Amino acid sequence: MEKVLQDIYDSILSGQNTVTPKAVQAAIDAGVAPAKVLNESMIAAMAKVGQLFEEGEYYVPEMLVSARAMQSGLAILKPLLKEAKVASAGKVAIGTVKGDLHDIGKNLVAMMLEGAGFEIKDMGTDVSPEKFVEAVKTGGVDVVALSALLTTTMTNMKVTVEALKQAGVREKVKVIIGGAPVTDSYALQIGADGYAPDASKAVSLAKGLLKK
Ligand code: B1M
Repeated sequence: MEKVLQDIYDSILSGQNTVTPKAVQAAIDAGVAPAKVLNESMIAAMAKVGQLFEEGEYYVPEMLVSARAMQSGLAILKPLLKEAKVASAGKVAIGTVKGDLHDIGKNLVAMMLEGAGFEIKDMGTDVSPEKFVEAVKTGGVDVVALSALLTTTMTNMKVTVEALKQAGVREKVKVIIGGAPVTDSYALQIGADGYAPDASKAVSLAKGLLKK
């Protein structure tokens, strides 16, 4: 790997969010194409972070600081990528369901998806089923990603899936769910397309569903 790209890769892997934007700028100044910077250093680094997390080498704090470093680098790259028209992996409307204010996990999932090339519409927390329906109707969304941390709010995932059905837009999107109290069998039970236990698996789940 070229040194300028290696510098970005290393800074994301070690979660240095003040170094990453400078390293990204240095690569751009050296004439490296934005898509190459994104794919060969930034996305590669986040894939490695996901791998280290799955192997038990990294924990949530390491994933969070790497995700923040990734975000700080993306801020430099975003306007340039728009110009270069890098193909998006798909558009994801993500939010924590109605009644639920936990957003750390949701933000991590959004960051990892963004790092993998997805366009993100972050709907925030306490998002009503109607808002998700509206996003699908108006936003060219490919995936609806629902997060819940409370046993009392995970039932709103089911309500959201039902609302998408009632609005006649369920077949237009894939619905993925996650969060501490959520399981694979719950996803099946409520008619979601899949469940991911963590942020890196959410990326492979979304990619896999859009390939089908
Ligand atoms: Co709350 N809280 N909390 N809380 N809180 C829990 C969830 C709880 C388990 C704590 C406990 O009692 N042991 C408990 C829930 C019990 C239950 O329902 N079974 C609980 C409770 C009870 C509450 C309140 C009701 C407390 C009260 O007010 N009496 C209240 C509810 C507020 C509300 O939402 N309406 C409340 C409030 C809060 C704070 C605001 C103080 C704060 C949230 C701050 C914030 O998010 N900005 C908070 C926190 C921090 C927690 C704990 C301690 C940590 C959650 C967290 O951020 N984890 C939590 C205890 C715990 O989880 N052990 C707890 C780190 C994060 C990276 O993990 O969110 O699981 P997580 O996300 C993971 C995966 O789950 C997955 O990927 C992420 C990364 O690997 N994932 C997805 C998540 N979303 C996904 C979506 C996907 C795929 C994967 O696809 C779409």
